[in-house]
Amino acid sequence: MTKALEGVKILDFTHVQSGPTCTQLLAWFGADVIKVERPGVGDITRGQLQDVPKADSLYFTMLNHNKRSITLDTKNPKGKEVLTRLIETCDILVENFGPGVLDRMGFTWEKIHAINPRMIVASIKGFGPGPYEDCKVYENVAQCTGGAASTTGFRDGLPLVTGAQIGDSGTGLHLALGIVTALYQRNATGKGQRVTAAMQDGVLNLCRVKLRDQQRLAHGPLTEYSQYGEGIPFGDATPRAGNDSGGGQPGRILKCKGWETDPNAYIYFITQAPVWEKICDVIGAPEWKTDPDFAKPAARLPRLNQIFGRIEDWTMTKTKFEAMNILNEFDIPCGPILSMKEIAEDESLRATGTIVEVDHPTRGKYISVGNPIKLSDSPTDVTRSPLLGEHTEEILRKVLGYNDNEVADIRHAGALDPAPKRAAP
Ligand code: CAO
Repeated sequence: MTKALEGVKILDFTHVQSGPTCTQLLAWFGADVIKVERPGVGDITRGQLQDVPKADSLYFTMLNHNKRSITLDTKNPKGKEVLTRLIETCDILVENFGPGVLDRMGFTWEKIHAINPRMIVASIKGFGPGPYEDCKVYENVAQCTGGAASTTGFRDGLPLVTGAQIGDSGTGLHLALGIVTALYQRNATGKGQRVTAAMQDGVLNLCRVKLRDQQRLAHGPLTEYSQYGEGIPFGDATPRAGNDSGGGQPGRILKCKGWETDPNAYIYFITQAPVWEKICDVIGAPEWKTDPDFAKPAARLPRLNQIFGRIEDWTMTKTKFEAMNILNEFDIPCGPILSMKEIAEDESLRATGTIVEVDHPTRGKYISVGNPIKLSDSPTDVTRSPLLGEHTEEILRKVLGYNDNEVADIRHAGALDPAPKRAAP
């Protein structure tokens, strides 16, 4: 066994981003992921944000590595037979259709469980049971309803969404953990179960510290927020905190040399208490080590603007990388603001396989994010995403065991072709 999930078969009914992130991870751990796509159409992202004409988009290719693709009309009666066979054969079904889609297709949990009691059925929806359970949801809807947007941005500005896809990819990660946990339980019970992850819940889980702050508000102001030092009273909900650190060690984004022309010439600087004296020395403020207004963390909290202003006077004399090198020598936690260009060119990320180069038959070479989770006995080899229906015949014959006549029947019944367009009512 060279891969952790070798031998695990996944019926991948996912599309767009949240579900595909999950099944891509499982594929990287060695599962055989069979992506079922609508004939002629496929995952809608194949054609979205296309940069190379007639080639699968980066949106699709970067979320569907290491998978096989079968096209199948699962609304066609013969297609339903094939889907039933896939359910009998696979260990896990993963889907992120809109609410009710799988039921409308005729494959309720009860039916799937009856066909294959060992099957784990894993779903992502926008919301859990409740008033919004029937809503369709995309990334930013989840960020807004999960508490991220109301707590991101500056106090006097609009709520903001973040570029990190915490609603989609974040929930995909949550689902992947649920799946392997259910698989572990199945080893003992022999029984499959349902795994569900709602995007609102996933985002809220990642915003845990903001719900912490919501409750702390009942006991007084949030003293580590810049707002406290600025003398601005708190309202009744966790406010937006700009670039304040979410933890107990105050931090800020500070300008570095070149900030006037380079939008990323900044560094995140954390005034971690144990290294305070070193910070004072580095920035040329040794008097702060003994000054009662600055020497202790609690005394510093109302003075964060003054403190970070002085630190910034120092960071502005260095490039972000010079500052990083100097500060690291003293174990002062900091991080340069890296642009996507800098990350794409980072040799160390390439060396670890976190950035990989992939070759694709219609689009050529591109780079992608490899598996960020490294298993010492289950290395990840990133292979290109499948073309639409590239493995249809192979899966019908080799995975499901259909013979020539049966494949011809399935084809003849139209289960592998695009469904005829219905006239608008
Ligand atoms: N054969 C035949 N029909 C197929 C098929 C196949 N192989 N695969 C999918 N379909 C059909 C489904 O049966 C369904 O048809 P009906 O609506 O007639 O039942 C339709 O295609 C897919 O419906 P959908 O609701 O999933 O797709 P949508 O584009 O309207 O909505 C999305 C997309 C993402 C909003 C919705 O799927 C959703 O809310 N998913 C859950 C939350 C989620 O994951 N969101 C994140 C997406 S990434 O930003």
